[in-house]
Amino acid sequence: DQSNLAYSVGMTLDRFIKFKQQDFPFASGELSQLLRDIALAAKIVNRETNRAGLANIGGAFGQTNVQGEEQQKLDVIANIRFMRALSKGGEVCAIVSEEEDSVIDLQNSSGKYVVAIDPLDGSSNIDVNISIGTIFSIYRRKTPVGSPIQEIDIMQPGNQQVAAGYVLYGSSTMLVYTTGCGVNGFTYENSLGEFFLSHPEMKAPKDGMIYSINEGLQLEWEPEIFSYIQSCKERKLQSRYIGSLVADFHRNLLKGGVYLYPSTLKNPSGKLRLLYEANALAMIIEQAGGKATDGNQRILDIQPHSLHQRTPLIIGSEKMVNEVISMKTNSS
Ligand code: AHM
Ligand code: MG
Repeated sequence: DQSNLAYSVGMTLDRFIKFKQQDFPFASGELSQLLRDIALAAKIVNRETNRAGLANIGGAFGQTNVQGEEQQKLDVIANIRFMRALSKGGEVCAIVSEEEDSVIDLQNSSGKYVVAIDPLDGSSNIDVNISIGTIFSIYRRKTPVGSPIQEIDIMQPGNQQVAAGYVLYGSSTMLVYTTGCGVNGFTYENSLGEFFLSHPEMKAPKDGMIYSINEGLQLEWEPEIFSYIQSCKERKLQSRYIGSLVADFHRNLLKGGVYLYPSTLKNPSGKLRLLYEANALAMIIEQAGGKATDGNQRILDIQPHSLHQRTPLIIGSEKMVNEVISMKTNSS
């Protein structure tokens, strides 16, 4: 049938978005265009990421710019690229970015969508040639198109996302997204400059063998998290932690596992940000059959109260996330 045919020939992201347009909650074509804008910015950031190691030796191959300007940091470059793509595209009215203190109101009277984005996550891995990522959430504005942006347009809980995704700049670059009808993954083919559907209808294994947590903070954890990790060790599960959320999440999504960034003594809300880190991945994991919680409630049901709000995050295979939750409920 049509869908088998679509998967059997080389299915580019563009074709897939077009093919799937009827699945979108609002099939106006604008969300499709917005996803294409994001994909284009991702290609540009991918190019910059690939060049990152050469940034400081540009002179060796004649690339130093005449002004001798210092190379901009990759996270700044990524922010500029995504901001440009989102503001020029015309579908977006406001942007929340990890790199910007306040909401960017694009004053775009026809934009229906609000985007929350972490343009380049995994900052500690940028300079050491380890995988990094982009994370994005897309919401439809609540107030009428053309009216001024209001707080209710921005402070939407994750269950209102119309689409979410991430880009992983890894040994291959991938774009994974959902519009609420399953999760699909695309791998970038450098020489052709195209993302191709490589992981159709991704499903998170119900259980897994991997746990991912920064164990250096062990003395700061709540006792239940400590006991859970202890039980992982007793079962001889595998410990894997890259320190790039997208990369850790992606591996666990494919292989089965749980990622935890719990509250610590110093940071009771953990480290990760609700609006542009946790929500997008929570939508994706649920769409893939997994689960995401802050330990007390579903990530997607948290009502945000500030732009850069943090949340503890426990996300991954359903059974493993449930085990953590039951440790917490048993202790309270
Ligand atoms: P960043 O937004 O400054 O890059 O921080 C987010 C990153 C995540 O990618 C990663 O999962 C986490 O921080 C790792 O934190 P830690 O170094 O405390 O383990
Ligand atoms: Mg980040």
